[in-house]
Amino acid sequence: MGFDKNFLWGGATAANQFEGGWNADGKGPNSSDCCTRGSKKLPRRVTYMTKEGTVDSQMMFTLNAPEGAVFGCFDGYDYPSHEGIDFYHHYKEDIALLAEMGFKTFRLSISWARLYPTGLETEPNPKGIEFYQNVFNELKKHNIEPLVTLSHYETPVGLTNAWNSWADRRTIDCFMRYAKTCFESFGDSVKYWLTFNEINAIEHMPWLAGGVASKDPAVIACAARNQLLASALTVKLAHETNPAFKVGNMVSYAVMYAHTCSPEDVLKTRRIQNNTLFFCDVQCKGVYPKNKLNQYRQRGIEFELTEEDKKILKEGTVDFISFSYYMSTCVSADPEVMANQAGNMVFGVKNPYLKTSEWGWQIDPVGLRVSLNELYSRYELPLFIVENGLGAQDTVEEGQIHDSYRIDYLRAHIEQMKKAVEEDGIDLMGYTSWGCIDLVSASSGEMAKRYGFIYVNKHDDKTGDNSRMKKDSFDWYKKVIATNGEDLA
Ligand code: BGP
Repeated sequence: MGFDKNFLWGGATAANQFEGGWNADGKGPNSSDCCTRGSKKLPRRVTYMTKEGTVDSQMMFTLNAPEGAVFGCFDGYDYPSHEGIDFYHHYKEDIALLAEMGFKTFRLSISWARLYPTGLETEPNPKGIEFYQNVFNELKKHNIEPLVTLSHYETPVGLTNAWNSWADRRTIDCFMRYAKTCFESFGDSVKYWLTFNEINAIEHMPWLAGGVASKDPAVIACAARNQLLASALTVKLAHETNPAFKVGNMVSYAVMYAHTCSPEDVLKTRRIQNNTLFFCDVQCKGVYPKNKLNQYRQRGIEFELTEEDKKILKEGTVDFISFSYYMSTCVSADPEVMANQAGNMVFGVKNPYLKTSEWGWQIDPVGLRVSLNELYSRYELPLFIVENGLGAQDTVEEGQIHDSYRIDYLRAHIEQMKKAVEEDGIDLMGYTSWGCIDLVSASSGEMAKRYGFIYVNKHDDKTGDNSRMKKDSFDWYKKVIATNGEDLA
């Protein structure tokens, strides 16, 4: 009973949200570097130069760039990824703190533009390789197993400016060059790899998930196919490079409940859920599901899937499924209900049984158990929860941070995860809570939305000395890991 003795406890991060050093040692700008800081009320924006030569911006979630726009970073804008929390210069101190908590694993991503500044180079930047080698050596020193995401919400902006990034098949070759470099350079230190973070996000957040500057459904369908092909080729290359490598996909998974038991609500919920899982279907089963192809046809989306593409997808299925889980949502077939009650970032109707976080995300620990059951019965592959956590404002009181709300959130989710393993027989490899050290929020670009066990003295007005401080949750999580999830008190 209980968690396996090799259960991978740890925490998760992403390069663009915490490294800083955005142009250090030859790194090029990526899609996240062009996103401004937002807030609860103010959406993030993406900046570019129009073909007439004026600097302009659009909202990140709805970006549909004018023809000829050249993306970049400009004076007068505040871009939170540029400084992050400066892990670039603090990695030794940060990894020592993670080790003190007893981390078995640490999820981090490699910044593609640190290795290939525009994405178009044929040789990698040695300084970029050196940085990650140092980080992996440090992790090895502390016996922490790295879990590496190859693409986490950042694409070299050079690829967007060249041919709209993932919308063009040529990006696959650039990505494969980068993946090969990672496997060859870091293969001695890294065994667990993830291809694309929340790959299913490309459908509703094409800029964040792929540096794609368009909302055209046909363009997005191509970008999704190209990422799926790159993912499959990466899995194949990983296994050829080292048969001991384990490669997972990564999907965002918000459980969806029917708003009422009306059959129409249930049908709509299932259809949306199927669409969310379409990426997972391709990455686990190696084929495009017929319902997705049918959806493209019905919407008049021209879509090419060659025999060679089908072969690639078939040959590159993943070893395990990893996913993020923060919340659940409700779906109604009635457009008026959907429109009036949209409750949080993903979308959906407010659930009267659930409380929400300060940022409006519905807190649903049982939903985590639901998601584990749904994914496991659909695919029967080992699962890995690689993101889960509470974004909240923390206050420092006399040098301490009493984040009991965060402990409550995590405890409730870990309890459900335990039940899923013990009572439902789910094969679960590990758990890495999101933002184990405070970092920049992906959706809002804020520092104020904190997830960490470790507080970072860095604020949205750019004040703070980047010093690190343990929160109450630090010792709590340390105990959870030390007892392999037995003591959650
Ligand atoms: C996931 C992303 C992460 C992370 C997290 C929390 O969707 O993979 O990068 O940021 O959400 O979201 P936020 O930072 O918007 O609170």
